[in-house]
Amino acid sequence: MAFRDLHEYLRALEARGELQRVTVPVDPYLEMAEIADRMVARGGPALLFTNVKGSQFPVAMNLFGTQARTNFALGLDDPDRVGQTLRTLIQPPEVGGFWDKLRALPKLAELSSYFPKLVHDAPCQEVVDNDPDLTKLPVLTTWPQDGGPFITLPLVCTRDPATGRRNLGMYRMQVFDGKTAGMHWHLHKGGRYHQIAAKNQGERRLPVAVALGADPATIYAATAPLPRDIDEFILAGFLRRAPVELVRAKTVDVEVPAHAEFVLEGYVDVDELRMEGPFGDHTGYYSLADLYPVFHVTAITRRRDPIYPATVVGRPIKEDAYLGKVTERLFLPLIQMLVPDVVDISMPPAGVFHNLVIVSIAKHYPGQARQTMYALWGMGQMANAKHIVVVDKDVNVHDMDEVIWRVTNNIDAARDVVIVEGPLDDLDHASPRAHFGGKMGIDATRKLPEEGHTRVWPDDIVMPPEIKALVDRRWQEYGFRS
Ligand SMILES: Cc1cc2nc3c(=O)[nH]c(=O)nc-3n(C[C@H](O)[C@H](O)[C@H](O)COP(=O)(O)O)c2cc1C
Ligand SMILES: [Mn+2]
Repeated sequence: MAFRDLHEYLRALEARGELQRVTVPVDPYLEMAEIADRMVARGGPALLFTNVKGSQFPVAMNLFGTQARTNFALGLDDPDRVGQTLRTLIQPPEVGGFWDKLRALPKLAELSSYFPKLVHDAPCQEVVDNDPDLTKLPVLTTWPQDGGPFITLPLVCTRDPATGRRNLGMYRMQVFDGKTAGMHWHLHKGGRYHQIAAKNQGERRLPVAVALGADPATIYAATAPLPRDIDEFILAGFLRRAPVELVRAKTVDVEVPAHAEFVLEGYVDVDELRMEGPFGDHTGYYSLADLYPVFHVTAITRRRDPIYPATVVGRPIKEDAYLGKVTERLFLPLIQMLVPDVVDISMPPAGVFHNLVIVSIAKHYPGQARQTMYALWGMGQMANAKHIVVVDKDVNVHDMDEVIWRVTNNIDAARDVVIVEGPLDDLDHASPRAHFGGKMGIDATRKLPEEGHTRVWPDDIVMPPEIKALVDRRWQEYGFRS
């Protein structure tokens, strides 16, 4: 089902008994984070705080606090199936004759029916404030050593100044004062690329609009690692099975979700940097204070009754793990288009997604595990993966006991470990230099003679099926009740 906006999603959660209102006064300084964190940890309901100290606006949290709720939010009864559909939609049509092209037409028509739609009258512009003050928003400080309050679920909308293509990304924003905030778009992300493109065009400023609160598919799409020039609003439309409505922001030439709760309009100066952080981050550590671009707000538009959304990141597992799992499932079929022998992928939340990727392959030839690592290290945000473990196709990559058992049995460290250097996620604190450092691949597949392994490789230990059937049959007879 396509939720129109955050309000409608919250109503649906309430109807399912998955929304709890907190009406007593609460403090956005640490207290709300602790409450929400406990609720996520126990798989509890979404929260709507209606009495937040220092702000007139309510705050919604724990919107994606379980996998089931996240799947409900995104209309994903079966994320793997939806991933397959996505793959068939974007797969290039057979380039045969006329009839093949004709057959591809419905697919193209379906895809284009998910493209965002421009509207002129939008709820997110019911109230327009041309003298904005960010400190009036109920922005949370989530951990004690944080450099200040951070907007944690912003939908940052930009356009490539050269091509006009849209990007939507979620990049946290530290509120410095009423008019400025940090823009923590990492070096490798879409927004940052647009900033660089603006500079290359000789422009001083990149127009930026930040939507706060939208339908859940749009919120998710901002976190999805799509290739650079692919519009995240199309992915949101695909998930909703209805186009996202966009409206041009009031004072900048950027399109924003029409049903957003708030829109912060402004710009990022192409050369300006300011110290941002520290911030208690996804990694479970404080990401270090560092120089990042600065967002200047020049107008805030909003609904008459806006709700401010927030999340808490920190030591895994937190709410963002469930959004990450959706990405893992949706993007597997796309990875398989490029590396067809990939069978499954797991990015366990404790590995913070970029720290550990476990991939199973149908191995046919020598060196294929290494080829798989190199392919993944060449692919979009996967390029930031610090450790890649490759196992055979029969290994369940989601079962960590099985992975540890197989991997530690199967590797000879002197032969099977690949150490390379390459780009690293901005959040990595272990490499001597920021953004660049060591990566490790582990080939835990069964080794072939062509790979120099001429010893016998032992079989798995499996009880014959006829003995299993016999014991099944005689179970009660042995005197066991169940
Ligand atoms: C809660 C949350 C906070 C995030 N904060 C940041 C951030 O501060 N900076 C960043 O570059 N990515 C952040 N991400 C990850 C990006 O949203 C993600 O990499 C996304 O794919 C970026 O989109 P892009 O490829 O269009 O740049 C965050 C993700 C989540 C779920
Ligand atoms: Mn993008």
